[in-house]
Amino acid sequence: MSHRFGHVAVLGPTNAGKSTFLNRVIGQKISIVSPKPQTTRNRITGILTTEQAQVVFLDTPGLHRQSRGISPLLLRSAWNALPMADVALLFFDARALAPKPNLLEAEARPLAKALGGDPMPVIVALNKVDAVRPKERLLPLLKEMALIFPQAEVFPISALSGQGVDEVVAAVAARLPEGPPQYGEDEITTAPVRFMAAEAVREKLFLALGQELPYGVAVEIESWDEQTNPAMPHISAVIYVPRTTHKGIVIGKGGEMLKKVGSEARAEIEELVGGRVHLELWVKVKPDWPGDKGFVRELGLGE
Ligand SMILES: Nc1nc2c(ncn2[C@@H]2O[C@H](COP(=O)(O)OP(=O)(O)OP(=O)(O)O)[C@@H](O)[C@H]2O)c(=O)[nH]1
Ligand SMILES: [Mg+2]
Repeated sequence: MSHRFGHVAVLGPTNAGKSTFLNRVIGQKISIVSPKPQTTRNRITGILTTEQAQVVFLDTPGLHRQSRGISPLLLRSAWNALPMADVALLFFDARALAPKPNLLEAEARPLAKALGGDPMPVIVALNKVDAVRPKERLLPLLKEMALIFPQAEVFPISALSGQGVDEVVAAVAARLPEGPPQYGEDEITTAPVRFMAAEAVREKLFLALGQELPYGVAVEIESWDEQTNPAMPHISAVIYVPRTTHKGIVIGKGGEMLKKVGSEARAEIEELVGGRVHLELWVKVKPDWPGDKGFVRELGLGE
């Protein structure tokens, strides 16, 4: 049997469960997940290697309608995944859509348009079906999906429970072009460990802070010292917030919020590097950084 290799753009509205799916497929946390919209900010690769195929998933920031702040950066990063891809895998949130099926048109049409003239194979995952009851409520959505994406195969799935995930992966892999693997068997992402560490901090912030989370929050690893104490590298990370009031929120009463975020992020980074680390967090105010091209580039955003 011939071997397949290719790229799959994972696209869809924000919060649809794209990153949850990627982490489940790869079997490790490579893309951060939160209940808040606009969690993913960069295109993140997840490499799945099986005997018959190597599939490079490109997780992307969710598509949405805002056009200010960091949103244009995120949208560009998402749409740019499409020309790189052999297959488009579209995600929609059945839990959000079941009570409002007419939202589907608005969410799906831009994608359908973008894919319209393209012969690229399209697979649609109607995600979070575990949260839709009774199941009959899925039927109008599935029907509508088939109308909007007549060329696509549609799968009702749950990235959370795993239901239907293997079927999606098999369908995607079957549509990739033939070709040899391009990555080693144990490579699961192309993201540098420094980036993953910064993302761990950002995820813990997203999870710890409620509605008061400033969307203009960014995390940068300032230094990663393995020389001074090789048994326990010293990592220094800066959390950038847009305003002084945000600084207080991130630090919390008596520094408690920052301590909590730090210890949760440290645990995750330790898992990532397979050893102990010392993590030091700083909070700095940096207004309007989405407009600062140099800084945006430093963060690896905005290509
Ligand atoms: N019930 C249920 N929740 C899910 C499922 N998949 C994802 N979620 C939840 O939905 C929320 C968003 O998940 P993400 O994976 O971050 O969504 P995303 O599409 O990557 O979002 P962005 O990065 O903002 O575009 C998280 O709270 C997940 O736990 C699912 O199959 N069922
Ligand atoms: Mg995501």
